[in-house]
Amino acid sequence: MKPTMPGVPGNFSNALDSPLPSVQGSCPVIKDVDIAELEKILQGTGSLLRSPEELLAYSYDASRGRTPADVVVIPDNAGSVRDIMRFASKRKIPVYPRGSGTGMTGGSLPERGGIALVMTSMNRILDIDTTNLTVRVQPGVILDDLKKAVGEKGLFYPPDPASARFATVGGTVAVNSGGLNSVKYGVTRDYVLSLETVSARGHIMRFGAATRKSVTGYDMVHLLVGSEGTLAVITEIVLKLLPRPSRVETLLAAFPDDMSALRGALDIVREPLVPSALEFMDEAAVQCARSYTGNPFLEGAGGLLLVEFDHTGFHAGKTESGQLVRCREILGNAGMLRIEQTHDPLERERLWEIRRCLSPAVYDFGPTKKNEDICVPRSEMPFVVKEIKRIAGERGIRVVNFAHAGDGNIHVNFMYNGEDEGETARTRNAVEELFRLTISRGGTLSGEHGIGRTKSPFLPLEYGIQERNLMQEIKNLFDPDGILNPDKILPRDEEYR
Ligand code: 2HG
Ligand code: ZN
Repeated sequence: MKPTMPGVPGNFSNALDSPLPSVQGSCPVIKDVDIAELEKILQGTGSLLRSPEELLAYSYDASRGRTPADVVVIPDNAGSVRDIMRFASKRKIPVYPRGSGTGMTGGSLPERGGIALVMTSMNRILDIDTTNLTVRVQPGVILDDLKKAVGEKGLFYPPDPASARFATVGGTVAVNSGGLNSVKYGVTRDYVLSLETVSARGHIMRFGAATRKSVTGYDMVHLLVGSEGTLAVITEIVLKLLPRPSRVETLLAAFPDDMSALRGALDIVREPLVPSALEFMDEAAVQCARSYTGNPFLEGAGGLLLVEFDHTGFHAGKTESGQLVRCREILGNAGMLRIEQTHDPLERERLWEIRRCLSPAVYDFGPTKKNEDICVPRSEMPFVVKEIKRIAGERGIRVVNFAHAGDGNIHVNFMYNGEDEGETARTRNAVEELFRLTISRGGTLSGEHGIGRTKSPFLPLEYGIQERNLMQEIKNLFDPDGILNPDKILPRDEEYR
């Protein structure tokens, strides 16, 4: 039995000993003979791709795993999705719903072959309702296109993951994406009012209502959001909107080290201030951003905070807000070295570039990245960041941390050489210790990227056997043949750590 860290729930050891209820269905590989029938089903309502190049194009996501499906199907309406699911469930063929593949945990990879169900052609914004402040969309709409379209009507859809320019709305609903402004506005789940879905056996079902309130029956909408394509295929979404903020103030503050930057972040959230972004970068992240952008502001900085306050409607004055003034005072007391501040949209973009460049910039520290997105109570961040550095240092691996500090959501990037077996094994081991540390401090394995495939073996660290059994029963109920995105979130028994 594996040793547990102090604080890790005792039921973890039980979880290793007790098997999960078995996944139903067997999921054989699709046969050639089926293709003709699939083509018939799709006639005029979607496309079917089979060339090796096309299969390759839909074989991976941002996790860099790569497994091609046997066939790629791109439906253009819910009826067609229904027919595909009926076809697949009759033959027990696995189906992997996906959008543009920006997911970071292998959540859409078609590991058992079968059908990659690509939702990107269902990409229409169906209705923007300026009285009820809702928008009805198909799942394949690109998130940024949605944000722009509602913005033109003076409205605001807050969820803002870093991949917004490429990610589909359906994908962000499937993983319950967070993003840069979650500290004030919450995550995708907080905006989904209703869903049209197709079940594993091919029934079109609607849950929720396009109203501001609904407590009718079980809250299926919030169960389906974040279920990573394992329970149903999403074919239409109604989202809640807000009035668009008319003034945004941005602060970029440099600190001598990580700990004073984190102290500044915690001092902000202790006050009655409501930042719309509160981003932290550690010393290594600052170094990467410095060599990527060449921005002189970063010279000599050992930690960074990017703070934003947005203001809506009549309160959006032309002078600095009291919140901004108080924030600057707090950061000064925390040991800030210098600060830049602006409300000009172009200048703001220049400041944000330092944060937005990080996903590619971290490669300065090593050719291979293992990025995790743990979330801990905010007060635990200073301890956890120190520990992460110890975990990496003891194994001779470099690590870059940046965080949505207002949420306690830390992006831990272990940088290593993936061609070096020893380093790869040490990194895997570091990830395991990171997860144990996270749970021991009251945290969770994923704040925003989901569990998918890369994190599923670690699920028992957070959930005991009873909880996982219930999750598996729910999965079996929604997907009796085990064909919808199998092996994701809850993998095969033998894979649990
Ligand atoms: C972000 O916050 C995204 O920039 C991606 O969640 C983080 O690259 C990453 O690990
Ligand atoms: Zn993030």
